[in-house]
Amino acid sequence: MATARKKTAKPARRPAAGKRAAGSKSARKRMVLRWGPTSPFARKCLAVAIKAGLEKDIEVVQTNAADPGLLPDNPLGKIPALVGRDGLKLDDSPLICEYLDSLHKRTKLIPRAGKRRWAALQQQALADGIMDAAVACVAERNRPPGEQSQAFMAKQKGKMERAIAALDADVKALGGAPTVGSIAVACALDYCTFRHPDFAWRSKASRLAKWLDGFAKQPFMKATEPRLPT
Ligand SMILES: N[C@@H](CCC(=O)N[C@@H](CS)C(=O)NCC(=O)O)C(=O)O
Repeated sequence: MATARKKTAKPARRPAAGKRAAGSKSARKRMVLRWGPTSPFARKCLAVAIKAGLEKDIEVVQTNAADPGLLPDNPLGKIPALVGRDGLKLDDSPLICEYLDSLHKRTKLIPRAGKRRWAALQQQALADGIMDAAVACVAERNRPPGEQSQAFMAKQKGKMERAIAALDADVKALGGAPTVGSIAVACALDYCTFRHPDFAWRSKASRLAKWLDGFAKQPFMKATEPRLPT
C-alpha cells in the first residue's frame, strides 16, 4: 500500500519526486491524497489509484476530518481530498476517481462509453449512497444518547437495505474487469460489515456476499481494508 503518514496540523506539502533528480525539469511531484483508514470514500480512491498503477505517484496522508489542516485542501472538511498534479485540488471521491483514471494507460476503471460506463457509474452512485447512509448512522450513534434519533437511523438503514437489494438483484453486472462501480460497491459493503455488524447485510443478499468474497481477494482491496486509526 502507498505509505501513509500521520496527520499533520499543517496542510500537506508535496514531497520531492520519487527517483528523479530533485529540481530537475522532468521531476514530477507526487500527488497528495488525504485519506483516513475507516473512510470508505477514501478507500475507494486509494483502491482505484492502486489498481491504476498510480500508487508510487501518490503520498497518502492520514487525516482526520476534524483537522483544520484539511480545510485548505477541502473547504468542506471532508476526506478524501486530492492535491493532484500541478497542485490541482479535487474533492469528492467520484471526481477524484475520474481524475486518477485519466492519468493512466491501463484498462480504464470508468469505461469510456456504452452500457458498461453507465452501469459502472450507477453502481458507484448506489454505493456512495450506501456509504453516506452508513457514515451518517455512525455519526448519529456518536451523539449523546438523549440526542440520537432512532427514526433518522431507521431511515438511513432503509436506504442501505434497498440499495443492497438492488445490487444483489443485478449482481451479474458487477462481473468482468473491475470498474469504479464494482470497487465502490465492495468498499461500501465492507464498510457496512466494519461499522454495522448488526446490520448483517449478508443474510439478505447472499449473491452479493458471494461476489464480494471473490472480489475482496484482489490486491487493491486487500491493501486497503478498513481499520481503526492507530
Ligand atoms: N461525497 C463525499 C463524501 C465524503 C465524506 O462524507 N467523508 C467523510 C468521512 S467517511 C467525512 O469526511 N466526514 C466529515 C464531515 O462530513 O464533516 C465523497 O464522495 O468524497
